[in-house]
Amino acid sequence: MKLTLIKPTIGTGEHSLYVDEGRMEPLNLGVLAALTPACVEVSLFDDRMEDIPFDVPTDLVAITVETYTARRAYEIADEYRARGVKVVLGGFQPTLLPAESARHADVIFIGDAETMWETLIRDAQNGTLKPVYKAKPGIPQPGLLTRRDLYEGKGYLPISLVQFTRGCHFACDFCAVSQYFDRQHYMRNIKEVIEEIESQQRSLVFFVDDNIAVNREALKELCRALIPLKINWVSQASIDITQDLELMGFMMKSGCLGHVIGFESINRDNLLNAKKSPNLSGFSGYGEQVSILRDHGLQTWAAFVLGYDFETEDSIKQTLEFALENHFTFAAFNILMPYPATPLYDRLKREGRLLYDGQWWLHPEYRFNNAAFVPKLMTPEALTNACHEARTRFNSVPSVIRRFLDLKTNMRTMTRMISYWKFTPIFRREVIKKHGMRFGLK
Ligand code: B12
Ligand code: SF4
Repeated sequence: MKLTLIKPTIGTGEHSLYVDEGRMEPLNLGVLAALTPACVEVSLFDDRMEDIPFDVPTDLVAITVETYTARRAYEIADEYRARGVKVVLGGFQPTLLPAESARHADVIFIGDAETMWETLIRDAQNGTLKPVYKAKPGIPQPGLLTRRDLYEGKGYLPISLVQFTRGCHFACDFCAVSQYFDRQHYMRNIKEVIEEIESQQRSLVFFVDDNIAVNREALKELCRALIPLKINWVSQASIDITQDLELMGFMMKSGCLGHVIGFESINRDNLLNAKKSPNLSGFSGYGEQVSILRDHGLQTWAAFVLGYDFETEDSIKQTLEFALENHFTFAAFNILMPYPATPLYDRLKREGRLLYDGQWWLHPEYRFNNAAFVPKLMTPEALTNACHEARTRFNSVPSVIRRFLDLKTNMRTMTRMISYWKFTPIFRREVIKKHGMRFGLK
């Protein structure tokens, strides 16, 4: 049996093809491949930079689908199904909106692959595929190493994606993760995490955990186990890590270069609006938290979500100033997006504020980084433009140089300097290129 795994791209530029130069290994497909019995021939195609060989014979196609890639994923699925090939769709979008995905698939896979994928493959081999497989979310890859050979030659960034934990116990109202995992948190055995790191060649690891610090004691234990490996690592964490200085010390000793941290907003009312509880305890504008991050040399990727009910053009300018003053290694000025099946989506729908018929991810007129709802204190266009302006100013060449000259973070060690120049220009270019992109390729 031949199995084809596909990672869809988001879309294309208005007048030119978009190639994602900052692409990372699709960990989920490496996990699916590892879960597949050895008798099945597996190939992987990444639509972000290579053509999908629709006419090459295959028995089963499995596509990973997120909200942003749904339109393109459905185009690919429709092409294969028109050729009589069976298609399985899995991932966040089919799990949270199964009825929508089912219109483009023979099989919908709900939840994490680990416990049910082998059953699905056996059913495919026996010609007894069912329309829906429902698996629960759970511990990442028990007893299983990712199949990384499938990534070779695809030009991924030189950083290995590894997962320690899944899920997050907070309930931010815009977050798809909190819905997918129902606020549960699942931890992989630390020995297996170490084994996975040792089984690959790279010395820079990205722990793709939704919030690596949900269980601080477990993270300290992981850090202790990482110290002898002498690697560098990055991850995603909530800002309340700064409340635990012992943890901060362990992270530093174990080679942590920094985290994506959801600051979301510098305005307390917006944080309340978002139910961003890790940011709210003792909130006084992040001064203390940022200086703790800096004292530990962390190169912070600050993520903002702009457009909650108290946002104005002025508050977006202040957010930009905050990011510039603190010399964040990178900052993402994301427009608040109503992801399907989130409390935010339901609220905006109730209030009649959704644009694009409430389905921006499929709408032919929607463009990347445009507001998909009507904000309270500004127009959607003003929100789109203010965020674009913030991105442009943060990513200007003088800003990139000024941020580099920060002695506490980006210039603290040679490793940090190299990592800054290796990745910041790529991420900067991608942010600029993606703006206004169409979804899908048709
Ligand atoms: C790492 C990561 C990234 C990396 C890129 C990773 C890569 N390889 O390209 C970076 C930082 C670049 C990134 C970028 C973006 N990301 Co991102 N990312 C993640 C993160 C944290 C981990 C992904 C991962 O590798 N997980 C580990 C694997 C093993 O788990 P998994 O993907 O969930 O797969 C499991 C199951 O879902 C299932 N499964 C998945 N696919 C399939 C397919 C089949 C056939 C089957 C059977 C099962 C199955 O089985 C897998 C194993 O259990 C997720 C959060 C998350 N929990 O997934 C967000 C997440 C996927 N990202 C998200 C978003 C929004 C983005 C951006 C659009 C952000 C932006 N505004 O620019 C961009 C662009 C994404 C794109 N498609 O190009 C959202 C998507 C929400 C949604 N509703 O779709 C998520 C869920 C984060 C969130 N908090 O909401 N991201
Ligand atoms: S802290 Fe992060 S991962 Fe957790 S619910 Fe909030 S946005 Fe989602």
